[in-house]
Amino acid sequence: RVLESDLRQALADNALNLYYQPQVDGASGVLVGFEALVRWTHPVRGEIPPSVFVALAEETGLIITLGDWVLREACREAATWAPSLKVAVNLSPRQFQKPDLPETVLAVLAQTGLSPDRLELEVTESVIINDMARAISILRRLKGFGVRISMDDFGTGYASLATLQAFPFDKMKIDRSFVAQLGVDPQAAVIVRAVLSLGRSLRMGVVAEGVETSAQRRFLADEACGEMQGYLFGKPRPIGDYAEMLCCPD
Ligand code: G
Ligand code: G
Ligand code: MN
Ligand code: NA
Repeated sequence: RVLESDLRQALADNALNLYYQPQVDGASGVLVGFEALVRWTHPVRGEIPPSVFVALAEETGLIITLGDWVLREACREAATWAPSLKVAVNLSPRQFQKPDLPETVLAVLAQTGLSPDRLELEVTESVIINDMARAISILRRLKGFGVRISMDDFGTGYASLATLQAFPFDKMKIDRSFVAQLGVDPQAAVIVRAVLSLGRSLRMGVVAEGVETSAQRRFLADEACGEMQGYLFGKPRPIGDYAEMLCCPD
């Protein structure tokens, strides 16, 4: 496939980009970190959506090279920020099938000098599907370094309450589809409240994704949602666009 060889070339040419989206404390609105999101501008076809090329990378195995690049680039960048700021990096299920993932992460932390407690790895429920015991063991080793693990897109997939109990997640990210329905569908408020309550009971942090309006923000703050992310606070952008927010190591 042409797009596959173009993606291979882009990886070889270091031609992908990382965008960064702010994450803020739910109560105060203070910046706590950024999620790194990969972008590809194809030389002929222009911007290719990550849903397309990340999926292609997963099918072809290129996700390993792509994922390593994203991790290294995000950690290198975050090491230059104020030490209070964390970086969240998405991991694909394929990256979990490589038993050396923890060693890769450890090597990147060592190379970039980023403190492990400033790295959050976002995984979806699909990491569970293949080999649950192995996934748990990999997550435990990562956590042993001090790295935090978030369950991404919570509520949209297969995660049962048993999964939440068995997996050593530090955080849940409430999928933006629920946040979008706040104030529209009364059921959404019920679900979001239930997830926040579950997070408190299981001592997991909760991040609300896709916060776009101040009404959504107010609802989430009133319900003591720990962290928020969404266009209301900032879109994914090149880090230079957020330069003034990164300064002043504390
Ligand atoms: O970035 P949005 O802006 O369009 O992201 C679309 C999807 O692509 C999301 O599900 C997101 O998790 C995924 N994605 C973005 N960047 C990365 C990445 O670096 N690695 C992986 N595995 N997925 C990513
Ligand atoms: O699946 P994951 O959460 O990793 O992907 C994040 C995706 O959500 C990216 O595509 C990002 O561009 C998108 N996103 C982030 N904030 C908002 C928002 O406030 N509204 C909408 N519609 N999408 C958002
Ligand atoms: Mn994510
Ligand atoms: Na998400």
